[in-house]
Amino acid sequence: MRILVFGAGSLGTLIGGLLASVHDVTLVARDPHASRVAEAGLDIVGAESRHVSPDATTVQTGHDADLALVTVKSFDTDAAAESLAECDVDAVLSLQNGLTEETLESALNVPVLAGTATYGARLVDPGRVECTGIGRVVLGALGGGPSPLAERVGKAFRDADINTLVASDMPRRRWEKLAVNAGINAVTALARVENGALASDDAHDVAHLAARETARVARLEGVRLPNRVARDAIDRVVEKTAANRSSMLQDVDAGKRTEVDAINGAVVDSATRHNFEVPTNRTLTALLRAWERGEGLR
Ligand code: KPL
Repeated sequence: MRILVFGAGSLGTLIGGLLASVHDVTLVARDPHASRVAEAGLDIVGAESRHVSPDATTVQTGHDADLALVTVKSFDTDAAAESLAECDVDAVLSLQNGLTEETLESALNVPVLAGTATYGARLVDPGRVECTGIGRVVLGALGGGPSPLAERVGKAFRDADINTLVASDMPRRRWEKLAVNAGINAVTALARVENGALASDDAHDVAHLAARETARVARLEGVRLPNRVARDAIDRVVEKTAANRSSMLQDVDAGKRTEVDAINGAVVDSATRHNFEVPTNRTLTALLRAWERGEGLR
């Protein structure tokens, strides 16, 4: 399969690198990473280790591929969709945080699959990515139900030894992941604590409230996600990733713009459309946006 990885940061580089063992992969990345991979190949180290030689480029348009794997930060989704409209791709799979697939779907005239990935990845140096944990990719039709395309993409991932599940209930899984991210990311970023701190801290209650609001909004959107399932998902992820610094905390630490708009902000936007109040998500969104403004990031 010819696969274009659009936005090859840490996760995109890891998944693209694993796929490159058996598929024809092009990484669209920033320099110096893109040039380094193009010249000397990619070293994958850590839980998975191998040397692979995908194509790599900073050029974003004019590509031809069976599948575009989108791994850009959520706030770059519009720009990615514009560039992908200038490519010839047959299908798109998003492995991003937040509800970004609809943006890709409305901008592109090809099927868009939804996906989640729990592989841990860290870009150590240009041309070198560390797999910090073998997780799982779950993918399927955006609207749920069976999908021959998702089955084909799932097989392509499994052929590359990527732990992959093809699921027919992506709407619920996407909202459950949104509830987890809404609860954990903003709270850990604002409190500057590792995920595990939410097991015992007062911040735990704030994370649960954000997740419960998200579950309620999911139901208003027609997706069956009981409050208890969202809260249990938070507790499970906090326990399993206790030592992790969430992606939003890493962004704040690095002085970078966060994905709050696509996570807590998306919950607020959806709740507003349904005339429903989500005070916890609204507060978390406002605080993160205030921090970003203070840093000159928005
Ligand atoms: O996805 C995550 C993130 O940090 O973005 C969680 C699940 C919260 C793990 O850190």
